[in-house]
Amino acid sequence: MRKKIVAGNWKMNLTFEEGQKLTSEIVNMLKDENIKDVITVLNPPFVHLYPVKKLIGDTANLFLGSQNCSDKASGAFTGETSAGMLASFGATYVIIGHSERREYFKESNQLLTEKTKQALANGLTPIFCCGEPLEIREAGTHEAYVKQQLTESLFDFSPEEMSKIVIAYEPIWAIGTGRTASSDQAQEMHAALRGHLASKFGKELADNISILYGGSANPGNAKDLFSKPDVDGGLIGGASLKSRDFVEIVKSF
Ligand code: 3PY
Repeated sequence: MRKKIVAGNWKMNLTFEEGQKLTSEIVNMLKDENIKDVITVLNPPFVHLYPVKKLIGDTANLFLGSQNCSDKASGAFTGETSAGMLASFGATYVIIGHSERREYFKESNQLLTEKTKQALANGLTPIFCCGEPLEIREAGTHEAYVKQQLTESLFDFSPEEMSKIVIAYEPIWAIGTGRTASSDQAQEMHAALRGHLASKFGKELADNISILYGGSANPGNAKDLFSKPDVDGGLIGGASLKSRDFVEIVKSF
Protein backbone atom coordinates (compact mmCIF):
# COMPACT_ATOMS: atom_id res chain seq x y z
CA MET A 1 0.00 0.00 0.00
CA ARG A 2 1.56 3.28 -0.96
CA LYS A 3 1.42 6.09 1.54
CA LYS A 4 -0.18 9.52 1.14
CA ILE A 5 2.38 12.09 2.24
CA VAL A 6 2.37 15.87 2.54
CA ALA A 7 5.81 17.27 3.36
CA GLY A 8 6.47 20.94 4.06
CA ASN A 9 9.77 22.34 2.82
CA TRP A 10 10.42 25.51 4.79
CA LYS A 11 13.58 26.21 2.76
CA MET A 12 15.76 28.93 4.42
CA ASN A 13 12.92 30.69 6.20
CA LEU A 14 11.74 31.51 9.74
CA THR A 15 13.42 32.61 12.95
CA PHE A 16 13.33 30.43 16.07
CA GLU A 17 10.14 32.09 17.34
CA GLU A 18 8.43 31.93 13.95
CA GLY A 19 9.30 28.26 13.55
CA GLN A 20 7.96 27.47 17.03
CA LYS A 21 4.72 29.37 16.37
CA LEU A 22 4.17 27.67 13.01
CA THR A 23 4.85 24.20 14.43
CA SER A 24 2.57 24.70 17.45
CA GLU A 25 -0.24 25.86 15.19
CA ILE A 26 0.18 22.88 12.85
CA VAL A 27 0.33 20.42 15.76
CA ASN A 28 -2.86 21.84 17.28
CA MET A 29 -4.74 21.93 13.98
CA LEU A 30 -3.75 18.37 13.07
CA LYS A 31 -4.84 17.14 16.51
CA ASP A 32 -8.23 18.83 16.01
CA GLU A 33 -8.63 17.42 12.50
CA ASN A 34 -7.65 13.87 13.52
CA ILE A 35 -6.46 12.98 10.00
CA LYS A 36 -5.63 9.29 9.96
CA ASP A 37 -4.45 8.27 6.52
CA VAL A 38 -2.03 11.07 5.58
CA ILE A 39 1.56 11.30 6.76
CA THR A 40 2.59 14.90 7.40
CA VAL A 41 6.27 15.85 7.51
CA LEU A 42 7.86 19.14 8.56
CA ASN A 43 11.26 19.80 6.97
CA PRO A 44 12.71 22.89 8.65
CA PRO A 45 16.31 24.14 8.40
CA PHE A 46 18.83 22.19 10.56
CA VAL A 47 18.81 24.61 13.51
CA HIS A 48 15.06 24.17 13.97
CA LEU A 49 15.11 20.37 14.02
CA TYR A 50 15.41 19.73 17.73
CA PRO A 51 12.94 22.37 18.98
CA VAL A 52 10.46 21.42 16.25
CA LYS A 53 10.76 17.77 17.23
CA LYS A 54 9.99 18.67 20.85
CA LEU A 55 6.78 20.38 19.79
CA ILE A 56 5.77 17.51 17.49
CA GLY A 57 6.15 15.09 20.43
CA ASP A 58 4.01 12.06 19.79
CA THR A 59 1.46 13.77 17.51
CA ALA A 60 -0.04 11.01 15.39
CA ASN A 61 1.16 10.86 11.78
CA LEU A 62 3.34 13.98 12.11
CA PHE A 63 7.05 13.50 11.44
CA LEU A 64 10.27 15.47 11.30
CA GLY A 65 12.47 15.69 8.20
CA SER A 66 15.50 17.61 7.06
CA GLN A 67 16.10 19.44 3.78
CA ASN A 68 19.50 17.86 3.13
CA CYS A 69 22.18 15.59 4.56
CA SER A 70 25.85 14.96 3.93
CA ASP A 71 27.05 12.28 1.55
CA LYS A 72 29.62 11.32 4.24
CA ALA A 73 29.12 9.46 7.52
CA SER A 74 31.31 11.69 9.73
CA GLY A 75 34.63 13.49 9.90
CA ALA A 76 36.33 16.72 8.89
CA PHE A 77 33.61 18.20 6.67
CA THR A 78 33.04 21.66 8.14
CA GLY A 79 29.48 22.87 7.86
CA GLU A 80 28.00 19.49 6.99
CA THR A 81 25.36 17.48 8.88
CA SER A 82 25.26 13.71 8.65
CA ALA A 83 22.22 11.49 8.25
CA GLY A 84 23.20 9.75 11.50
CA MET A 85 23.03 13.05 13.39
CA LEU A 86 19.62 13.80 11.89
CA ALA A 87 18.31 10.41 12.97
CA SER A 88 19.70 10.92 16.48
CA PHE A 89 17.76 14.20 16.73
CA GLY A 90 14.50 12.48 15.82
CA ALA A 91 14.29 13.07 12.05
CA THR A 92 12.80 10.25 10.02
CA TYR A 93 12.70 11.86 6.55
CA VAL A 94 15.24 13.79 4.49
CA ILE A 95 14.77 15.70 1.23
CA ILE A 96 17.50 14.80 -1.23
CA GLY A 97 18.33 16.56 -4.50
CA HIS A 98 15.89 19.46 -4.41
CA SER A 99 16.42 21.44 -7.61
CA GLU A 100 17.76 24.37 -5.58
CA ARG A 101 20.52 22.11 -4.27
CA ARG A 102 21.18 20.70 -7.73
CA GLU A 103 21.37 24.19 -9.23
CA TYR A 104 22.99 26.41 -6.55
CA PHE A 105 25.17 23.79 -4.86
CA LYS A 106 25.96 21.80 -8.02
CA GLU A 107 24.75 18.49 -6.60
CA SER A 108 25.15 15.79 -9.25
CA ASN A 109 23.15 12.60 -9.72
CA GLN A 110 26.17 10.66 -8.42
CA LEU A 111 26.47 12.76 -5.25
CA LEU A 112 22.75 12.26 -4.65
CA THR A 113 23.25 8.49 -4.77
CA GLU A 114 25.75 8.85 -1.91
CA LYS A 115 23.38 11.05 0.10
CA THR A 116 20.56 8.56 -0.46
CA LYS A 117 22.84 5.73 0.74
CA GLN A 118 23.62 7.68 3.90
CA ALA A 119 19.94 8.34 4.53
CA LEU A 120 19.01 4.68 4.10
CA ALA A 121 21.93 3.47 6.20
CA ASN A 122 20.64 5.60 9.06
CA GLY A 123 17.00 4.63 8.79
CA LEU A 124 15.80 7.89 7.21
CA THR A 125 13.26 7.91 4.40
CA PRO A 126 14.75 9.84 1.48
CA ILE A 127 12.36 12.14 -0.38
CA PHE A 128 14.27 12.06 -3.65
CA CYS A 129 13.53 15.08 -5.86
CA CYS A 130 13.63 15.16 -9.65
CA GLY A 131 12.33 17.54 -12.27
CA GLU A 132 13.08 19.32 -15.51
CA PRO A 133 13.91 22.94 -16.33
CA LEU A 134 11.63 25.00 -18.58
CA GLU A 135 13.72 24.60 -21.76
CA ILE A 136 13.57 20.80 -21.46
CA ARG A 137 9.80 20.91 -21.00
CA GLU A 138 9.49 23.19 -24.03
CA ALA A 139 11.69 20.88 -26.11
CA GLY A 140 9.36 17.98 -25.20
CA THR A 141 12.15 15.82 -23.76
CA HIS A 142 11.02 16.14 -20.13
CA GLU A 143 10.12 12.50 -19.56
CA ALA A 144 13.48 11.22 -20.78
CA TYR A 145 15.28 13.90 -18.73
CA VAL A 146 13.58 13.04 -15.44
CA LYS A 147 13.79 9.28 -16.02
CA GLN A 148 17.53 9.69 -16.48
CA GLN A 149 17.80 11.47 -13.12
CA LEU A 150 16.21 8.43 -11.47
CA THR A 151 18.32 5.97 -13.47
CA GLU A 152 21.61 7.67 -12.64
CA SER A 153 20.89 8.18 -8.94
CA LEU A 154 18.74 5.25 -7.90
CA PHE A 155 18.93 2.30 -10.26
CA ASP A 156 21.91 0.65 -8.52
CA PHE A 157 19.92 0.28 -5.31
CA SER A 158 18.47 -3.10 -4.37
CA PRO A 159 14.68 -3.53 -4.58
CA GLU A 160 14.58 -3.52 -0.78
CA GLU A 161 16.40 -0.18 -0.65
CA MET A 162 14.31 1.29 -3.46
CA SER A 163 11.10 0.33 -1.67
CA LYS A 164 12.07 2.71 1.16
CA ILE A 165 12.50 5.77 -1.10
CA VAL A 166 9.83 8.40 -1.78
CA ILE A 167 10.02 10.31 -5.07
CA ALA A 168 9.08 13.98 -5.43
CA TYR A 169 8.53 15.26 -8.95
CA GLU A 170 9.14 19.00 -8.97
CA PRO A 171 9.19 20.68 -12.38
CA ILE A 172 11.74 23.49 -11.95
CA TRP A 173 9.58 25.91 -13.92
CA ALA A 174 6.92 25.54 -11.21
CA ILE A 175 9.18 26.12 -8.20
CA GLY A 176 8.73 29.46 -6.48
CA THR A 177 7.20 30.86 -9.67
CA GLY A 178 3.54 30.59 -8.71
CA ARG A 179 3.16 28.53 -11.89
CA THR A 180 1.94 24.99 -11.19
CA ALA A 181 1.96 22.00 -13.49
CA SER A 182 -1.62 21.12 -14.36
CA SER A 183 -2.92 18.03 -12.64
CA ASP A 184 -2.86 16.27 -16.03
CA GLN A 185 0.81 17.21 -16.57
CA ALA A 186 1.64 15.94 -13.08
CA GLN A 187 -0.30 12.70 -13.62
CA GLU A 188 1.40 12.11 -16.99
CA MET A 189 4.88 12.46 -15.48
CA HIS A 190 4.09 10.49 -12.32
CA ALA A 191 2.70 7.60 -14.39
CA ALA A 192 5.79 7.70 -16.62
CA LEU A 193 8.10 7.63 -13.58
CA ARG A 194 6.17 4.78 -12.01
CA GLY A 195 6.46 2.88 -15.28
CA HIS A 196 10.18 3.59 -15.35
CA LEU A 197 10.60 2.28 -11.79
CA ALA A 198 8.54 -0.79 -12.75
CA SER A 199 10.84 -1.48 -15.72
CA LYS A 200 13.76 -1.85 -13.30
CA PHE A 201 12.23 -2.98 -9.99
CA GLY A 202 8.97 -4.62 -11.06
CA LYS A 203 5.37 -3.42 -11.10
CA GLU A 204 4.50 -4.43 -7.55
CA LEU A 205 7.34 -2.45 -6.05
CA ALA A 206 6.67 0.58 -8.30
CA ASP A 207 2.98 0.53 -7.40
CA ASN A 208 3.92 0.84 -3.74
CA ILE A 209 6.25 3.84 -4.11
CA SER A 210 4.81 7.21 -3.14
CA ILE A 211 5.39 9.86 -5.80
CA LEU A 212 4.75 13.40 -4.54
CA TYR A 213 4.18 16.50 -6.62
CA GLY A 214 6.07 19.69 -5.75
CA GLY A 215 6.10 23.15 -7.26
CA SER A 216 3.76 25.90 -6.09
CA ALA A 217 1.20 23.45 -4.72
CA ASN A 218 -1.32 25.34 -2.59
CA PRO A 219 -4.76 24.92 -1.00
CA GLY A 220 -6.34 26.01 -4.30
CA ASN A 221 -4.84 23.29 -6.48
CA ALA A 222 -4.01 20.45 -4.05
CA LYS A 223 -7.40 18.71 -4.31
CA ASP A 224 -7.18 18.53 -8.08
CA LEU A 225 -3.55 17.33 -8.00
CA PHE A 226 -4.21 14.71 -5.30
CA SER A 227 -7.25 13.38 -7.16
CA LYS A 228 -4.92 11.91 -9.81
CA PRO A 229 -4.20 8.21 -9.43
CA ASP A 230 -0.40 8.51 -9.48
CA VAL A 231 -0.10 11.65 -7.33
CA ASP A 232 0.40 10.43 -3.78
CA GLY A 233 0.86 13.76 -2.07
CA GLY A 234 2.94 16.90 -2.19
CA LEU A 235 6.22 18.53 -1.29
CA ILE A 236 5.05 21.98 -0.33
CA GLY A 237 7.18 25.16 -0.44
CA GLY A 238 5.67 28.59 0.31
CA ALA A 239 2.29 27.27 1.48
CA SER A 240 4.02 25.20 4.19
CA LEU A 241 4.95 28.45 5.97
CA LYS A 242 1.30 29.24 6.71
CA SER A 243 -0.31 26.81 9.14
CA ARG A 244 -3.84 27.16 7.79
CA ASP A 245 -2.77 26.71 4.16
CA PHE A 246 -0.53 23.76 4.98
CA VAL A 247 -3.18 21.92 6.98
CA GLU A 248 -5.74 22.68 4.25
CA ILE A 249 -3.39 20.88 1.82
CA VAL A 250 -3.06 17.92 4.19
CA LYS A 251 -6.87 17.76 4.20
CA SER A 252 -7.07 17.83 0.40
CA PHE A 253 -7.09 14.08 -0.24
C1 3PY B 1 7.91 24.61 -4.08
O1 3PY B 1 6.75 24.37 -3.76
O2 3PY B 1 8.18 25.59 -4.75
C2 3PY B 1 9.00 23.72 -3.68
O3 3PY B 1 10.11 23.90 -4.10
C3 3PY B 1 8.74 22.60 -2.74
O4 3PY B 1 9.90 21.88 -2.45
